[in-house]
Amino acid sequence: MTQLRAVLWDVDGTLAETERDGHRVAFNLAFEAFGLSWRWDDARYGELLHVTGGRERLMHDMDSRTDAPLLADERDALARALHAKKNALYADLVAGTGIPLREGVLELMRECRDHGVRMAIATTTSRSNLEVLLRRHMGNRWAGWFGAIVCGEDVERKKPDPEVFVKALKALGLGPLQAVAIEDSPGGVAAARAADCPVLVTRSFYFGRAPIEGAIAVGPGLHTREGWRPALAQRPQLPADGTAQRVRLADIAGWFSQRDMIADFP
Ligand code: XBP
Ligand code: MG
Repeated sequence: MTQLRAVLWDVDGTLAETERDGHRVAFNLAFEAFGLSWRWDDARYGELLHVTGGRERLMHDMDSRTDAPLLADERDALARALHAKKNALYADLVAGTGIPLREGVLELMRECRDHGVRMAIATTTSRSNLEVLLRRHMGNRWAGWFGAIVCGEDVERKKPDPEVFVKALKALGLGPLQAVAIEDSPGGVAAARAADCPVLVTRSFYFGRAPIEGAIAVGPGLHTREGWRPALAQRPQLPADGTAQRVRLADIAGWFSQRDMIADFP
């Protein structure tokens, strides 16, 4: 039977609630810094997240604004400038107050490292956003944890296009059926599936109720064994390391071994 050789991590929403606590906040601060009255509340940002890529999201939003520049060149220049400002403000937020990693993420990463399961980052966020987040939580040598790091700048087409997963797998020298992707959004799931890679979903703030098609498992997060479909057995005792009843690498390997039984989670 094929062994699980790698875990491919999405970033925003999966490693941390960076959309809610970082990007949206930073976009609004960037609008303010540019003297614009535009603001994205949670509901609007949730809609806009269906557009992948911060600059692309800005361009999309401007399509429905009467006070956005009319000329395409000016609109493009404004989106680029706002996006650069947003990323700088995001870096300040992450380095300053900080955004915690979701519970269970670092623990699973450690387990992967200790058991020889390789890891990659497969994100369409900007590289600078990833760097500042993981440096803060994993130290200056964070990149050494990953056999491949593929970000927004490394692809021509962002998720839901499979390119980011295809590149990550190629860099690891693995086929898609030797790895599991961990995602939080329908677009991310679609990208992994289009790369033929089994995918599991840890629900995040903005995609908590989004219908998920074709995942091997869906649950509330790596911190708990409750609420997962397919269900996880409850562990009779707390593990020796004292952590709560979190999802373990063995659980992920178990779902992976049943990867032909993909399901829709409406
Ligand atoms: C998330 C994205 C990104 C972020 C913002 O990608 O779509 O656009 O919202 O980052 P993923 P940028 O879930 O694949 O990590 O402003 O750098 O695009
Ligand atoms: Mg995501």
